[in-house]
Amino acid sequence: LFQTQIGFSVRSDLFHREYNYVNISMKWTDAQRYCREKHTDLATFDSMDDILKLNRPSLVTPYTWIGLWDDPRAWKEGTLNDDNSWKWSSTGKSLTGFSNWAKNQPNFYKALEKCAMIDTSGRWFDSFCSHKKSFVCYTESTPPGQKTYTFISIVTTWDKAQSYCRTHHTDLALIENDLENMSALKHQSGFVWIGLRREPWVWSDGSNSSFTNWNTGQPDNSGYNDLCVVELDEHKWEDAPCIKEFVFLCYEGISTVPHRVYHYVNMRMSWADAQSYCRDKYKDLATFESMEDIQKLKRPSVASAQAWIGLRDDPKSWKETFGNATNSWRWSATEKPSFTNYSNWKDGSPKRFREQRYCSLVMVSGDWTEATCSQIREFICFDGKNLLSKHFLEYNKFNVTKKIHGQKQRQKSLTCVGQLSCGG
Ligand SMILES: [Ca+2]
Ligand SMILES: [Ca+2]
Repeated sequence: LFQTQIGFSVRSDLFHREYNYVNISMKWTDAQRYCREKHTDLATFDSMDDILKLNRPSLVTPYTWIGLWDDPRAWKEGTLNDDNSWKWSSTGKSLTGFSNWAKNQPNFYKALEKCAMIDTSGRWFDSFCSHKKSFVCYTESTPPGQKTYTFISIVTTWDKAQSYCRTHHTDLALIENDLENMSALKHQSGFVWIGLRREPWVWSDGSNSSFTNWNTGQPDNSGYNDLCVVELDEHKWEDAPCIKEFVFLCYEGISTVPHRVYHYVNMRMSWADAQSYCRDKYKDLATFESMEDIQKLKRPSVASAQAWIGLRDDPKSWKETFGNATNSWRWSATEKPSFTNYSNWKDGSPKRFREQRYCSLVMVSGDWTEATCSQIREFICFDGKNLLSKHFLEYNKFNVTKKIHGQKQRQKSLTCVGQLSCGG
């Protein structure tokens, strides 16, 4: 008898957030640092469901920082290329080194100025996109490199100006150097639209959630410097100056699915003996909670066609109490049905009433089938006990680099893709 074990880690982007109010007053950036050190980050919200999870204790300030802000480095200083930076209509890209903002512009007046216009001397201002102005289109020569600017005297909103330019020319004016800036001015009078626009507000953790819960009349950028967001006691939001000291709301990203490492055991046992073996050597017989789990299930070539997994039917739940169990199949590791409601039964399975087939096998295809528990089969265990961490977060989702509270190392040591005899 020989034994082959193959382990590989399974990742899932299923996670949820737990919110923690911190009753210490700090500036927004200090609160951000605190949350990143002690928790995951300042609070991000994806939906009203997140808001409803909040349980606000009594706090030393009425305002509470959350993770939403309009990082000025991205749009005032142009030192960052972020989601809230100015972008050119024709390229979707940020300023390419050249800008010609007028003094004290852009100033995001009333938290509404998201479009840019140019004056008769070539200076740029941010303005209300809904205001009506003439505009400057440009036409790119073929091959690209030379831009021809055309002044259009029609007076309209930024969006309609953009549509017009895209129909009749290349796009609203793209201006990348001083010479082009002067060329764009020809025949122009007053303030006219150019092809620069931005979408304010970004989340501290890099999340792309577009959910907002603004209070009436907010944001208003009343102090011309209200670039960080607080929640009030009813969980409504307002913009406020980032240098004010308020209490704050952190969140903890919690994995709802542990990272699992599977171990294919090339010994033949009954389901119950396989369960004992897995519980002794690893965590339990294999649990699968997603298609991703199944897709990563690559068997060693020596494996037989079917192997026990941890799913078992409990006939008591449907034989003795009629109609009570909606899903009587339980995972060995939790003694519960799948909490993701994932299953991968082959067509026609499971058949309850035939031959007392109360245990499950995974086939080469990855589909599951049911069998009599006393059959002698190879099996798949999983490990992941230590990976059920409160601090784990699927960071890939956010595409940002942050520390993973020591989980990365542990995860690595259990991941031995394609190697023999790992784990155990
Ligand atoms: Ca302005
Ligand atoms: Ca405000």
